[in-house]
Amino acid sequence: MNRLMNGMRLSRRELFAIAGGAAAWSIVTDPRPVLGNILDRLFHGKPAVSTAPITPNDEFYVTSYRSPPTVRVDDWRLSVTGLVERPLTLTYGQLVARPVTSEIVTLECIGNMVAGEFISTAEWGGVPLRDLLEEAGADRQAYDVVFHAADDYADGIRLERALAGDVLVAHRMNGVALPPGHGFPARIIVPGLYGMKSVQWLTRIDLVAHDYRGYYQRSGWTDEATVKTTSRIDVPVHGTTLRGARHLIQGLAFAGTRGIRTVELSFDEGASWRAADVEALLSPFAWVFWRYDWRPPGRGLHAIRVRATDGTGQVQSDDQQPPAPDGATGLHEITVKVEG
Ligand SMILES: Nc1nc2c(c(=O)[nH]1)N[C@H]1C(S)=C(S)[C@@H](COP(=O)(O)O)O[C@H]1N2
Ligand SMILES: [Mo]
Repeated sequence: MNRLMNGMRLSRRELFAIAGGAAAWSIVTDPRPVLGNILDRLFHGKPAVSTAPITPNDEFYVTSYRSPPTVRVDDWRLSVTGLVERPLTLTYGQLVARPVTSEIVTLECIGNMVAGEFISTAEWGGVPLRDLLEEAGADRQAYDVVFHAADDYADGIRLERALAGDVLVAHRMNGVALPPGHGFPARIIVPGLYGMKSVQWLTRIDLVAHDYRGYYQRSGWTDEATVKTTSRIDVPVHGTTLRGARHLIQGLAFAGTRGIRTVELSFDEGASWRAADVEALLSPFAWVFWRYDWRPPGRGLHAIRVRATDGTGQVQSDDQQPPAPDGATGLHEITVKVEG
């Protein structure tokens, strides 16, 4: 049984597949890298580019269930309604006039495959949801805080989570106003939960006494939505031919608000594991980067597998599961060819 995700990164990276015999490497590319790049990597074994800690806005993944709604900022209002003592209504001007709280948060789509591309990180700026809920006088008997959006999407989180202080009503992304494709004028950012809870094009925050079923829950997806621990090898690219005695292996790991304690690599199909160096935290809510200085034991094909352990000591699951219903699990493995 194949429990591994080989070369899953088709959307961004070149995939080299071994088509019977070491000499016959077939190639599938995405349109982005220029041919020169591909040839460089194929014939000179140049390292792939590592992932930027903060994703530029125009490279940040996008997954909305339909095209973004157009919101006229003069007509837009954000209201806080339901089980509150003092319902609130804010204009865009009133929202952005407040002091800005910034947080670096990684978002991951629940549809992301292990080692997939639907994960990105930004510095979000806005108002802590807790402040708005306290101003409105949130009734502690409320069960869910539901976020309604201009595209008729909605989802909710438990009141306790909403009051934790780290949930943002964000109106800025990496130093600029939220782009239309990422929730303008304002969106929710919930660290540690899959992206579906980070409702974009926000219009109303409604406190309700019952367990609200959001857009994705109605088709069977998890309501809790806590991200699964995941890790990915970014460098070298799966299928790369490497030359030389030493190679830097690099990648990232993510476990939401649990953080990452260790990242390990296996070169023997999981029989033994070696610790990678994990970089300092960017933020308690973001992915972490790791590296490993590898001296290949010899020529030929080598499989490299990665796993992370989260801040609670729980090792990433090696059980290959698809994204539905509560997020993919499994380990990322690449194969590289080492030549003398
Ligand atoms: N209003 C609205 N909010 C939404 C969605 C949507 O379709 N409509 N999609 C959700 C999902 S599934 C994800 S993964 C994130 C993606 O945010 P991004 O496109 O800024 O990466 O937005 C979430 N918020
Ligand atoms: Mo998503």
